[in-house]
Amino acid sequence: MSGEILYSVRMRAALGGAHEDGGAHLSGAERLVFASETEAAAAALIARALSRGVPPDFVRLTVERVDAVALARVPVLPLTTIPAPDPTQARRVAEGLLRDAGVSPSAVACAFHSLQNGFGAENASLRGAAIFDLLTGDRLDPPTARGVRATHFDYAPGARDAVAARLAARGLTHFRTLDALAVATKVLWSGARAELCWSDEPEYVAGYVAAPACGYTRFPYFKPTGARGGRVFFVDRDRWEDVRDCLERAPVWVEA
Ligand code: PML
Repeated sequence: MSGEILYSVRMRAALGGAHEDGGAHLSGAERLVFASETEAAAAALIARALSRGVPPDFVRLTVERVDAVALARVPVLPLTTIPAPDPTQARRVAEGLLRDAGVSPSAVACAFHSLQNGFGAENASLRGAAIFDLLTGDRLDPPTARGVRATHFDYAPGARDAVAARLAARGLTHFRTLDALAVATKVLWSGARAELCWSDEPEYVAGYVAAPACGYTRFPYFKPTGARGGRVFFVDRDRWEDVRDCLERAPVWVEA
């Protein structure tokens, strides 16, 4: 990639003011593109912020040059669907996958509790993910509503359309699935041992477990009625800061 100029283009939108001023998160997305595609990527992300059915009060667009020499190309995780008919049965399978990945039963229970009720004593919804010690279930990143975000990644040129077509052939056409598959790919590449996620979007009930041995294992009916949502990254305690730095800084293109 030497000689090429790459930009990370990131958008986040909120209702009622900026996120840092207490606004409610509405939408967020990112592209990692060649300089010549930056303007189109920015326009597409603003269009996405404006297309959520409710006009945002706040949209922040960040355009940041990234080190193209450091760019890693990482194959997209394989996706498996587990057709568990309800959240209780899906959770049973998910718990087994997380334990196979080295996550202790108590850490698994802490993560499900947080996705069900919100994080910490205030039952907060996070803008990013929480990093949990995979043995104790302690939250390792500062207990703020910000959480940790996987950033500086995107599908490689052509890979977004190729993966979208593959998912569509399996009936998976929602942008959330395509986006979450790229997130999980970066999360595991960054050194997390597993991820647990279901959406905080009230009507969206699918979720997944990601881990090296099971790839991206998707549950169409994962979120219990009324549950909050979010993401938990399970890590080895002594590596959590390295994993966070990689999640937040290392540029990655996800290959089809
Ligand atoms: C989110 O809203 O970001 C979480 C999306 C979970 C996607 C689950 C899927 O459709 O595979």
